[in-house]
Amino acid sequence: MKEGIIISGVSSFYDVWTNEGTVRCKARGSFRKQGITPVIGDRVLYSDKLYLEEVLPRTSMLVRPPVANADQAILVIAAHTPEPNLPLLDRFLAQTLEQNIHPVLCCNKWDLVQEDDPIREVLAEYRKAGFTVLTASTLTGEGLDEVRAQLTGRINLFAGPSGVGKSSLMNSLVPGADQKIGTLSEKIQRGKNTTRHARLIPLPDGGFAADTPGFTFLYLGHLKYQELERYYPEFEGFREECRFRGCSHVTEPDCAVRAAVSTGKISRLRYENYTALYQKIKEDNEEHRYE
Ligand SMILES: Nc1nc2c(ncn2[C@@H]2O[C@H](COP(=O)(O)OP(=O)(O)OP(=O)(O)O)[C@@H](O)[C@H]2O)c(=O)[nH]1
Ligand SMILES: [Mg+2]
Ligand SMILES: [Zn+2]
Repeated sequence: MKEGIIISGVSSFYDVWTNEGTVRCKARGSFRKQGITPVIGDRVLYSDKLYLEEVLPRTSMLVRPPVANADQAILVIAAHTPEPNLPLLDRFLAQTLEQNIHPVLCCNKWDLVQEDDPIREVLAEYRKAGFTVLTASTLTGEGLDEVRAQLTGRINLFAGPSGVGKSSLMNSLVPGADQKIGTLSEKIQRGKNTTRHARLIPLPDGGFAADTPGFTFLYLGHLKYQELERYYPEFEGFREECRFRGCSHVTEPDCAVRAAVSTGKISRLRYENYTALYQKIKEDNEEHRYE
């Protein structure tokens, strides 16, 4: 038996990447009986006759798109066109932390940024919150080396709104990625996503990267509003000082997180997005309780 990583799959056939190259294997019917669906990112054992025999235990599992063992998400926004949607970015950040996937914020289209551009201050707030923040331009090549170095050795997902340049980044960073690039006008007019299927692309220095279509990475269905605050790293060091255990930092008196917001130690922007997201998830959770 040999070991490899699934990099793409169509019906019951899977391309399995190994040190010696890629082999196409067929999944045994027994997987279906056991309720196991092999997905990209899965570490698998396969036989000499090229049957998938076993899916090894997963360290993480994303539902939409289905990817196993992803360990880093490159959350892409554009400095402009489209303008960053920060509440959406904060949802992505919370979700990746909740899934035990390391988030990296990558601001693309840096060629469009002026000296006094407010985006600089916005990114500074995310750095202050503890996130890794990179800037890049696929047009000028600026910042691409840093992004490439960040990818090495990991299973990376590129995620973010349509039109920010995920596929362009993949093409600039990964030789042979060959992702289809959409034109922005096309997308704004028809709101259509260019990238359709997720597949893993092996990186030259080790690791893999997957492009994902548009918004689909967003899946917070199972996140509990009571747990949301865990995924705000900048609350660390304050949440312990709140008067109430289990403080939501939304309405309770003597809340150390809110105090830190009013003294500027925690970004007001991030905090306001937190309370909005908290309310939204709370409503969603309550709706589903009565279904
Ligand atoms: N100015 C500028 N434009 C860019 C840059 N990178 C990509 N673009 C343009 O942005 C548009 C969208 O790029 P894509 O790579 O298709 O975006 P995407 O995020 O993959 O979009 P979906 O697949 O729909 O989710 C294209 O017109 C690109 O040419 C950049 O660094 N600077
Ligand atoms: Mg794309
Ligand atoms: Zn609090």
